[in-house]
Amino acid sequence: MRVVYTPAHLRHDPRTEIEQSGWHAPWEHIGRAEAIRAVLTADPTFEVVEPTAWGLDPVGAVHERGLVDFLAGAWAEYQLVNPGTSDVVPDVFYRPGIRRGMTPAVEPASIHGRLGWYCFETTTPLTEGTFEAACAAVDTALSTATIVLDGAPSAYGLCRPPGHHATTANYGGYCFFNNAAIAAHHIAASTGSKVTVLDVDYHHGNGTQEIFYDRADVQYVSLHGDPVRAYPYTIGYADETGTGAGAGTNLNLPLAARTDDDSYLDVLHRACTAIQSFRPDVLVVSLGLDTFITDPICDLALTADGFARSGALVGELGLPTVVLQEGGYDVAALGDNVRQWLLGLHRG
Ligand code: SP5
Ligand code: ZN
Repeated sequence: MRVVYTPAHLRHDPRTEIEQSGWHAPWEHIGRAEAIRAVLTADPTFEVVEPTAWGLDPVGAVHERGLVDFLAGAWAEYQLVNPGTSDVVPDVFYRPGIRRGMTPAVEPASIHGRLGWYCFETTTPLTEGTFEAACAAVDTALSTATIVLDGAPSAYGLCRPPGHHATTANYGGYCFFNNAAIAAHHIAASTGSKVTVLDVDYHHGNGTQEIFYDRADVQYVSLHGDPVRAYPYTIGYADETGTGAGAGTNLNLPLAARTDDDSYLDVLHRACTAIQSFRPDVLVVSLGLDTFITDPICDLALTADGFARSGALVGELGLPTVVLQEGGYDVAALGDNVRQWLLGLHRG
């Protein structure tokens, strides 16, 4: 199985994460992708290849131009007013309620105002090379999709930074551009086929859901920690099923804390049944391994065996499958967990 990887991810190198009223080393860091690369490189089942460059057109097909332009220039622009800042984070967020009963806000002119216009939370710093890394993660996703469109049964893109929290117009949740959504849209638009995005990251992929919520050609199916207790809190509930032409094409399967392998596989089986009913031509998997039992920021209880069984169950769908990396923060186990999931898929 081909693995698409580029060292360009190293350019997104945050030092800090502001979360739960505290300040700590980032959970999402360069060591994650390097740990995965090391494990997959050591297994002859996998062949590591570099992505090709796709430019910004596929990004602009999914994201608002304003977000793309902002991310391209924000770090440098911030240096002009606050020189020497490494991690750039908003301190004022735009909330519609602040102008209740008035004309809606327009994008502010100030870099400080624009940060809180495009970013929705505090844990996703912009660093000097963040834009280049985010573009390279998109290149990775599109190059992985191309390997599958060219006939491989499956391929894996080691995307970093991850993508599934990034919406049409906003970034956050360690994500800047929505790699999986850009790949899914590219596949659907360039081939006229139907695509399912199956999101198994612990966190609900709010961005992917939002991007495809009204679309009939892309189904979104997600298993995740119930937003009653888990990030992103305001989205990811079971009653969110799609709208307009996309009515019935969104399936959220929220999970209880400490869900184990057997219970998880039951729910994944339900997800696979819904995918079969949709009859997609291609499957894109948002692969987060933060459902792992010792993940430091999540509360499910999957084991490496659960990942192998999950991959195998998805493989039994028999669909061309583009697997793209999202979260997973137990770095000591992350590489082997990815490997187990992919080996399961390969067998399934
Ligand atoms: C791609 C991805 O997995 N993004 C996840 C973003 C979640 N960020 C907020 C996590 C809050 C977790 N707080 C954990 C406290 C642990 N004691
Ligand atoms: Zn996650």
